[in-house]
Amino acid sequence: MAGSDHTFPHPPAGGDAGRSLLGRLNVIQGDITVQQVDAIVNAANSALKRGGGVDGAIHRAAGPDLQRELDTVGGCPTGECRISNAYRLPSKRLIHCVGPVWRGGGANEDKDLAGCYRSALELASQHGLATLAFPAISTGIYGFPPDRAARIAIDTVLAGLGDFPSIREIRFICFDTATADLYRDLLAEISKRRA
Ligand code: AR6
Repeated sequence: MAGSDHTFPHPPAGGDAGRSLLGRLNVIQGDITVQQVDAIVNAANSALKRGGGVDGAIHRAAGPDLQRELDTVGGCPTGECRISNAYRLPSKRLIHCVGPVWRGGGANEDKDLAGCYRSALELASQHGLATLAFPAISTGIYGFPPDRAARIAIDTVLAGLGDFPSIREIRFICFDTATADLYRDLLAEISKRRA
């Protein structure tokens, strides 16, 4: 088992709207393929062809029917996402986000990464999926700086959750300790600012 659960402490109940949004976020160190949520989010490529990293792990766990379904979808532009069945994974559905390849920051990477999180929330809401697990999209093979990506992930999700009240819980699944610490530190900083 890769890592253990470390959830971000929820702010006390009865706080203002911003603080209750924070209460819908959790940071967990571990493997996304074992998460019991309505939707597991994948960090895919625009061809929606099985790759390495978290995408490889999701395909391995889901089984070959996943690629068969994705082959009927016909790809996905960067900054957007597509939905599929989850097959052997424990979630109801999978949401495949295509994050940007890091090219130094001047090629719309921030906007495209935010687009992934925003469109995943939209799609989840449309399909009645209330709990989501996100990996740190683009921060592996695609080379996006992890701290910059974590800020964008958290800011975009916090902004989006206000618009999608049916989404109850977002889990940021961090594969390593350094990424989990990064998310926890950022959330603690935001929580302090909003206190
Ligand atoms: N559970 C959670 N997080 C994971 C797991 C896992 N099982 N495995 C890796 N990570 P990456 P990208 C983390 O490279 O940068 C593929 O080939 C990893 O440590 O998976 O968006 C696709 O097909 C990192 O923090 O995705 C694309 O071609 C994060 O997941 C390309 O890679 C994202 O790393 C996408 O690259």
